[in-house]
Amino acid sequence: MNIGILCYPTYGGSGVIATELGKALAEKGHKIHFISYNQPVRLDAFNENLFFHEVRFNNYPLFKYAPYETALTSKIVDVAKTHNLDVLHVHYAIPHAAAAVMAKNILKRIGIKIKIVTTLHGTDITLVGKDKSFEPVVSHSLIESDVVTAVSNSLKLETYENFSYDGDIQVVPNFIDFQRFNKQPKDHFKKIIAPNNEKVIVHTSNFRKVKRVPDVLKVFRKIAKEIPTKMLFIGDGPERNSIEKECMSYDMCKDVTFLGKQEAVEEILSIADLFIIPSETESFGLAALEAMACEVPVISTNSGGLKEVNIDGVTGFTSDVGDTDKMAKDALHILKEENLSQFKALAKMHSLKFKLDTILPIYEKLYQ
Ligand code: GMT
Repeated sequence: MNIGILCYPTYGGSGVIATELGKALAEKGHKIHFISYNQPVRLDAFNENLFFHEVRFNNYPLFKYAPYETALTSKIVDVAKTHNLDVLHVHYAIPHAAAAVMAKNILKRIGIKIKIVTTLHGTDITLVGKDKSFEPVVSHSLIESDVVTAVSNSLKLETYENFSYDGDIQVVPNFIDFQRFNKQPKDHFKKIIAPNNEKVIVHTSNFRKVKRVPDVLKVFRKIAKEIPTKMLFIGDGPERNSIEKECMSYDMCKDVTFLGKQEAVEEILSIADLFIIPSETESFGLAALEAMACEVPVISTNSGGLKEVNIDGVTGFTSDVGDTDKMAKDALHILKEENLSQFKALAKMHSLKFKLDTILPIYEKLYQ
């Protein structure tokens, strides 16, 4: 099939899922056309079936706001005509689904039929989409899509609660490429980070408010009071600066490292004993799944889809948002020598439910 994929090209989960899906589909012989304002970060290897189409436009002085959605729509029409696209798979409702719907109507007028699969990823529904000014456009885009998917059951329910849409929503969870996300022998690296065999805790995010990164620091301080521990923060974003500053005011700052954005996250996860993700809302939590695939148990909140990924008492523990006392208590329980290896094994075992090879045929069937 000829498939157009619309996504954000950044490190965010929706862009990662869209790109990894496109790469896997290309391996199976589909022609995949990515349409975005930059080359997606994970689109890093050549494949004869992978193409990238950059959305570009000149900003005219009259425009206070750049008309990205219009430029995107024109690009979709152009690519669909030139490359005979059968399906558009749009990741993240705003503005991708709306642009796809408009493009579909333009193409219909000139006798070209195209189908739209819209995948909801999270903040397009839980934060941004709920904004009253976006709601009518998001609802309309869902109604006009041929297939709507959501990455968790929780996101599906939240979509029904907040939008004027009562059509079908198929849950297709995030997935992992286990060839990449695997515990690797990195003992030399562990010795550098934790020379005295301290426990290693990792947090990965885009440091947005919704991730509640200060809670990670609170939990870490409570743990570090009890057992020798090192904390690694991966990623970057608006809150990073203030958290680094806050951290510097504590004694245990010497045990905390802010690594910034990292490509080989799986190598760092390979030396970790625990992953913390205390998000206010999280439709799935791809970062937690990546940790579990590398045999790292998870301390998370019970918000959104996190409890579908991190099974309470099995792969880690879940807590109410902000309950850092319970998170620290649960973390200390997991990190006990007699418990740790079992939590690690169960985290890995549950992660295997989200194999790329299992999810890929589900999307192929939806396209058909
Ligand atoms: O987590 C983010 O802030 C990035 C965001 C995105 O849209 O790129 O991630 C969302 O989509 C991911 C892939 O489906 C999910 O695993 C994340 O849980 C979800 N983030 C939130 O709901 C906050």
